[in-house]
Amino acid sequence: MEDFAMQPIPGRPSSSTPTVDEPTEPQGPLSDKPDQAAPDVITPTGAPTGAPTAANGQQGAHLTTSQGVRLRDSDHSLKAGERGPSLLQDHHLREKITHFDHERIPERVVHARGAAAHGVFEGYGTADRLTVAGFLRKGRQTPVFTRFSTVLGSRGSADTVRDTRGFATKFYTDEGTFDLVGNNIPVFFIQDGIKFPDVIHAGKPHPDREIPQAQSAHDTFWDFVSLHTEGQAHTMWNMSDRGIPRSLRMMEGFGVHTFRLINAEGETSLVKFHWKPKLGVHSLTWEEAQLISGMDPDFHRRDLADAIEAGAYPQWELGVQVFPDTPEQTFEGIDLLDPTKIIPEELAPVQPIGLLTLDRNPTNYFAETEQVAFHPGNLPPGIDVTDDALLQARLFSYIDTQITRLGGPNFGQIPINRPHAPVNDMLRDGFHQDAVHSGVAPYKPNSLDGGCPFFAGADDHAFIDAPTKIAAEATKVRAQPASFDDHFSQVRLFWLSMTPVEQEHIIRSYTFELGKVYEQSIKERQLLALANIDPVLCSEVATGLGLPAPEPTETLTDPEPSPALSQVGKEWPVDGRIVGIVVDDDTDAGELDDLRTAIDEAGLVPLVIAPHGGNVAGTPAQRTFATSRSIEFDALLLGASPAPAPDALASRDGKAGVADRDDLDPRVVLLIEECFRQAKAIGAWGAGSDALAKAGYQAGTGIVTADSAQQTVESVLELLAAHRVWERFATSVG
Ligand code: HDE
Repeated sequence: MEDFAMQPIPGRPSSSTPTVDEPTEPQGPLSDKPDQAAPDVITPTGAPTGAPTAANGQQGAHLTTSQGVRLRDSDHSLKAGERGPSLLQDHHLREKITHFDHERIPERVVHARGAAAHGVFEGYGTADRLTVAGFLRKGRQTPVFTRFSTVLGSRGSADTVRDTRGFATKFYTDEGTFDLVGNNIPVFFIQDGIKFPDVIHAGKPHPDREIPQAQSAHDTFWDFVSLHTEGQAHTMWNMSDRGIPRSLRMMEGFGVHTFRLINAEGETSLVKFHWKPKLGVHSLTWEEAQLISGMDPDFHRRDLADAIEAGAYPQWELGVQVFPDTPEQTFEGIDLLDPTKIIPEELAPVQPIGLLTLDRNPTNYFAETEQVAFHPGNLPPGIDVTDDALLQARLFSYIDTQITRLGGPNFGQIPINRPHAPVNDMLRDGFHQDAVHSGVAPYKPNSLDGGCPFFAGADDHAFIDAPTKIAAEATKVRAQPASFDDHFSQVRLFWLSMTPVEQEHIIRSYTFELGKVYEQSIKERQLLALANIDPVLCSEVATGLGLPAPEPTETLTDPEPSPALSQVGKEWPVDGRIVGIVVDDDTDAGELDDLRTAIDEAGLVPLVIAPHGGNVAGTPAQRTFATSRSIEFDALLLGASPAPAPDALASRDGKAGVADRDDLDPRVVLLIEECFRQAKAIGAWGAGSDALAKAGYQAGTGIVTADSAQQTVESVLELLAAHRVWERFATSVG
């Protein structure tokens, strides 16, 4: 089509018609983004549909209506005169407003708040003896899309609330889509999916006032888990540091349920899936998490996108714990169908089977992250479900909710949900049908469409249901195995596997959460549950609540701790960690430059914090004292000792003087204090050492001072490998 030249409009009165801006010169269409090139729409016969295959939102340089008619004005409605009423015939106005009115779709009933990324999964070939799944073959690369989420909060809630995180990955394999829809916690609240609406109703805001948002610290949640004590295992994980991850890149992921693998000989084994982050498992402190909820509610989402944009691609190894598929479906006495139980890694090691790398941010949040639809029943040949009653209910729920959320049964045709394997189904019509199916016989067998489509056998990569045995004399019952009644031994195992500092955090979380509960009877019932887990835990929390510690009603077991559950005492790569650097105009420009280079070369991100914006010590300030807070970085370096701004406090009346501190900008004092309290590594050189002293700190555990910036950064990088200066936290246990 030729470009329209601006022509005078015949009969247009020159004075009374509002002027419109002349069109800007077309700059050429936006370039295609790789994720907009969705796989082709496939017809039942495999013939091309003739429809455009790319899912581009924008084509060409000109603004058009949804029908492709070019527009010359989108700012003025069509009116009867400049001051007159708008005309019903203004199709563009109505189309624009109507579409806007329908921009929102229902958010997910759970896991509404999420962030996602594209990536690639590479198989190691180590699972070949266990499964025929082709994407696990050595070197096989499969495109993936991973969405992380919180569970309870609504779509606009804060990222760093205490909650479980969803970890859902869509593998677009050439044998059909595989969705591994897991969490960052390996156990679940309930053992049977029929209770899911109940536990979620209890966790969501109270129905009368719709508060609190995205919190478990309220009566209905604790009412539920103290009555349904099977929820105590998951609750303990939530109360531990796992409930407040430092970054989505630093979380483990778990398939939770036991799955069944089938190999080429038709032999089956039971497995639990694990995602192991290359950066290790790290958490925020509760104070940080709360501060971040106010200062940067998008903290996790931003961190993931920034890291990918900077080329620090997060990676996880996929691993499996493998168990023999015996009729009992237990391992070392632990029921593999009970999703409130783990198998400690010391009993069944996690064996790596592939590598996930997230390397591309979504182009459009709504189109991809919001519209992606996972389903635990999306399984390729070689992977099958088990009879876990929680998993069985999930197999029903996901499609059902997506029909409402995505407006009909054809959401599988939305670009982010389209399989990359050819689709040739007999599903037809329905809302938002995008495929143009040819042929007349969407049924089988048929004699009209040449019999097509055809069935495949195992050799043609068909999905074969594992021929598992069901107990021959099973009676229809609403019941569960007796082993499911053990609600406490594994919670105790988790508690005993924590280091004292982690136990202290757990005590404080329970004390905080139960402190927010109004009903005395709920607190007492939860304390009884804690008494059945551990007497120290129970008495510490009871003291915090000002209540007596009850006696246990169960016999305490003596499980072997699982050190793999602890996050403390290991060393990890520090890639992508953020180092805040306080400077001012007196800081040596050359030294600062070398320091930034050293941090950058070590794979970390320097964040220069200065008294004012613009250039400071030859470097652009990324933050000012007004915009910075300790939650943004993992370690603090001080290269300056800035005095308070002249108007920092007009009057000091009423303030007991801390003479030296008053000579330092109070916002820098706050940065140092917070970093110290959060057990972050602190380093200082030159004038920065004076700042430390003025703030009342000296070199010691996790605080280093040196003559040069270079020496300081080296020591701080070493400290960062442990994530925090753990010794700095006070503990009342252990
Ligand atoms: Fe989900 N879950 N779930 N869930 N779940 C949903 O599906 C459900 C469970 C998980 O990023 C919903 O499309 C039931 C366990 C993740 O889009 C819904 C039960 C695990 C996500 C649903 C469970 C999960 C969901 C809401 C008990 C960890 C977000 C929107 C039987 C293994 C996926 C949607 C995303 C989402 C139902 C329990 C993980 C309502 C009935 C256990 C990561 O269908």
